[in-house]
Amino acid sequence: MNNLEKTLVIIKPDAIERNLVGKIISKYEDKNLKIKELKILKASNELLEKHYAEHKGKSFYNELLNYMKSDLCIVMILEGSNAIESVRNINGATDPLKALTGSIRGDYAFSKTKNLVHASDSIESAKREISIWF
Ligand code: FUP
Repeated sequence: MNNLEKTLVIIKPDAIERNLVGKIISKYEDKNLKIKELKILKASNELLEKHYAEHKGKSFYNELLNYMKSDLCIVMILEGSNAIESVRNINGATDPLKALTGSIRGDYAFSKTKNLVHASDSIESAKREISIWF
């Protein structure tokens, strides 16, 4: 149970626009995840191209990058026991229709692109994404 991990979380522009930042951060803190770093920024195209490299060429790629650079994002490193899986569970499935009630996307998201949050999906992704953003 004591698998101490770090993960990268992005609170996306729609969450800031909808005043959901406090609620979102509370969910992570409630599960004993600690904020190790936090910043607010408007992401550059270059940064987003690196972050979303695996999605380049997909049908939603341009829409996703345009949306992510349209306004401020909050980027955080969270640390805790099994942080990667724990945060992915708190966020819920990418598709808001499939995200369980109680998860951030299950409760608040209604779009696959504007889906409020991002979190690393593996230890390797977390290392890669942390080095991109911090
Ligand atoms: P997730 O890991 O849950 O954030 O989701 P993915 O890595 O599968 O997708 C990355 C981002 O691409 C999502 F946050 C939103 C976007 N996306 C779309 O816009 N449309 C899709 O059909 C799938 C993903």
